Amino acid sequence: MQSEIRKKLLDAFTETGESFLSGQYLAELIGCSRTAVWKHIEELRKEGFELEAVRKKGYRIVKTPERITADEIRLGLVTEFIGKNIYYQETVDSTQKIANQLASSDSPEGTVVIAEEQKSGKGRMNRKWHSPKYTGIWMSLILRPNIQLIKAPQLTLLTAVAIVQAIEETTGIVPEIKWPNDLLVNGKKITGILTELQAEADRIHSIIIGMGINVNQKKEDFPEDIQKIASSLYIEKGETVSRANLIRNICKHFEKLYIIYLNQGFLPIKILWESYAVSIGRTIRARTITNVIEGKALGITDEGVLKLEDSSGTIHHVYSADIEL
Ligand code: BT5
Repeated sequence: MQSEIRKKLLDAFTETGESFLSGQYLAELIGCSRTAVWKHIEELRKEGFELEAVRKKGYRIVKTPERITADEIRLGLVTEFIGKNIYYQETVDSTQKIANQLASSDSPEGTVVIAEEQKSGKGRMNRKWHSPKYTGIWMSLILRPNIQLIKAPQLTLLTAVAIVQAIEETTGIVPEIKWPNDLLVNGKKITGILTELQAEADRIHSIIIGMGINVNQKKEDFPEDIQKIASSLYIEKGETVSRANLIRNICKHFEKLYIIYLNQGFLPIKILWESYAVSIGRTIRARTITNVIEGKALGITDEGVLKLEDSSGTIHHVYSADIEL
């Protein structure tokens, strides 16, 4: 919507408060037809405003979109360094892109980039991540661990555990983890994780962990092709979930696990990860870039690599793949 028209509309609604504004009045105010007014009202709805429309009376706003502000996240944040530095923007291409730029400069470990909406949200292997406004958590976290390059995927698994624990604390729902980067509730994806690296030779300069969490989307907010495979916490729980609260809990659980990881290595994280994993012990199909392996998922190695045993008894180590259960 053109920002001028939106401003006029919102100003008018602000002035009238709880009273209704007729379609005719709004049409004159903006200088357009009543059909055009209706279109503008629909746009406001898409942006998260709830509007009541009553015949012969007109429209009024009953709820404004829930925005997450950096201050709201800070209030009640109990961490030492994760989330202490917050970059918040309304609309971005991808929070990964901004986090990568910040990581190239001197942004400290624990910096998070959060957006209300991503125009080109990224999945793995150049896939797209649907990130509509005001509904989900689209966040990237900058880390600078002193670990070998080969161990970087462990941080994807650690992140999955942290988000499961945070979702459990916030909503009571316990998602299952599908190796390596999906969280599922009732078999549907509610979270995806994307880990990117800045490294030279064997030295990691920074790791950027992207987290996409479907929080308050309704079913119809997802495009049709994703509706079948995706869900949100709102859909599963039947009530709106505070994104700021969930972000705080993710920061808290992440920091706790990350400190354990840096001090004691991957083993304690691996044990937790396996307790939430849905695929272990089941026959699954792993689609890698070069081939498809079907077999029983035995578990993960100490490096976080998936072990698959095929029907001939051969054990395959899978570093990166899409898993079909
Ligand atoms: C992922 O990729 O699951 C990683 C997603 C990471 C997104 C975050 S948001 C913050 C940060 N900034 C970014 O730009 N990205 C990260 P992958 O496993 O490749 O899954 C992608 C596939 O999931 C797509 O091809 C769709 O089929 C499906 N998908 C897309 N959007 C979805 C959504 N909102 N919920 C569930 N599934 C979705």
